[in-house]
Amino acid sequence: MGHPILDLGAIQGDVLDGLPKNVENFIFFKIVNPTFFREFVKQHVIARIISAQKTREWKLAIAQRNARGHGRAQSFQGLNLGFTKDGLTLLIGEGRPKLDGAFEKGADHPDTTAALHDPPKSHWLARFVSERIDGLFLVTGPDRPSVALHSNQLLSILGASIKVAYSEMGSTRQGAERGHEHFGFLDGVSQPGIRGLTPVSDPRRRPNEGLPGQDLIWPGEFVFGYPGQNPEHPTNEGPPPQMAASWVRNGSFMVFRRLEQKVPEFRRYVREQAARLGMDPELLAARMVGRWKSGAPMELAPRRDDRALSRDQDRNNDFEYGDDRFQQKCPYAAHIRKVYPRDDAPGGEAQAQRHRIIRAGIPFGPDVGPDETVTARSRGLMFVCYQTSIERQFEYIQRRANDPGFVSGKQRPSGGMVMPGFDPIIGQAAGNGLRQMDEPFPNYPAGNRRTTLEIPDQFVKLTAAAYSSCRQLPHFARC
Ligand code: N7H
Repeated sequence: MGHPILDLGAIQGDVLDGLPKNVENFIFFKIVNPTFFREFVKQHVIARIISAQKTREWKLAIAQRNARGHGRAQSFQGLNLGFTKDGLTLLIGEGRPKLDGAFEKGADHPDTTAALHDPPKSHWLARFVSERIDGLFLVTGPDRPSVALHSNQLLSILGASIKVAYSEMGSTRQGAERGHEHFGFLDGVSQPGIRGLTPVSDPRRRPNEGLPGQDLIWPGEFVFGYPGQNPEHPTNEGPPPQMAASWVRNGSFMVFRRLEQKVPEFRRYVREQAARLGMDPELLAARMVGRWKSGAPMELAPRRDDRALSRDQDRNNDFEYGDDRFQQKCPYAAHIRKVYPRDDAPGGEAQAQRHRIIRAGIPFGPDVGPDETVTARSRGLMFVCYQTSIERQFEYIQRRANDPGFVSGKQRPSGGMVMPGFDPIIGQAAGNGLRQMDEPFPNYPAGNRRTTLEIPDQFVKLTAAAYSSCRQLPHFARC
């Protein structure tokens, strides 16, 4: 089984490794003058777009500097570009080939919002929905001033050929919370390994894993033009995803979701429910997510947090769920178990690996102030993920999070079937209805107390969304 060779110079940098980003500006725009836009992009913008190759080099330099523990901070300025279905039609023409069904429908289509139980577009941020959106720039860098400067330079190059519809900056949290999202959990712990790209740490004993537990996925799941996963086998090569046109090669679909998080409300809810159930609020929060705030997984640390484990890359993903009978260690509905059930997916691991995404989001908004007991300022996650099928990957995962019956077929120790409930973090009930989650109280190692969490509020709320196509670099010249 040979390893695919990825054309990293042609793939945009955010797709596989994520552009280095302390700060990221999301600039959504409408093309006002397609002729000028094409010309400005060809002459001045393409050369500034950062490839996956360049991103790798930067990340290596950053890692080396961190390993030395000193040295000058690298100055990195990232730029990537994506187009929505409307942008592609404007640039290529009405007769252009049609891509992924979900992409062509769009994130704001009533069928999409209904299928995902999203709030309808009329409830999204007014400034996001007021304009047609043709594309977006991702501008990343080490701090706000440099990202603002870089964004302004870009916009002045493009002049009146575009109109900014909406822009907002995300930024990583600071100090002890660096790397943690707003509820307080360490993010970016688990990503799929990519065959042909991710180094294999133990080739002799674990040839199909990058770091231990990080299963290698065929790159066609994330970038067009390469073999994808085999639906029958978790490690064998499968067919490459269909390409509607040759310019799709080396491109990827980006899903963007601006997810507001009600942090004081989430914290209060967890405190109150933990008191009701007679358990530690940190343990309850960990059972809702499947990891402790530190990042340590419930499967390996079911009773108490383990900080050494949390940041140990050789161990913090090295687990499966299949042996966890009766959800004793990690509830079936816990966020990370719903969105990636590992060996416990229906259809087995081969099927689990057909629904993977590469996440590349960043928090936005300020930290909660000491007196903020009810959300007073907008904050949350600019969720971004990449894949070659929005329907089979992102949308499938979101629908599963919304499905209280997933994972099905589980039994109680005393017999009787389990209704696992909603993913308590991102699961959405139709019509914003009540959500439930089974087994918030741990039954580890052998208890038989039955408990349910009733979750009347949505602590994560969608306020904007878009699907874009991030095309390969040389092809911009022909857009
Ligand atoms: Fe999730 N959280 O803080 O609770 N997520 N997520 N996510 N998420 C993960 O492994 C979170 C969202 C995935 O491989 C962790 O990096 C929050 C959406 C996937 O084992 C934490 C929001 C979707 C994984 C969070 C949010 C996903 C994952 C553990 C929204 C897709 C990898 C740290 C505000 C539809 C699972 C880590 C694996 C992990 C949180 C959104 C998917 C802590 C707060 C919309 C695939």
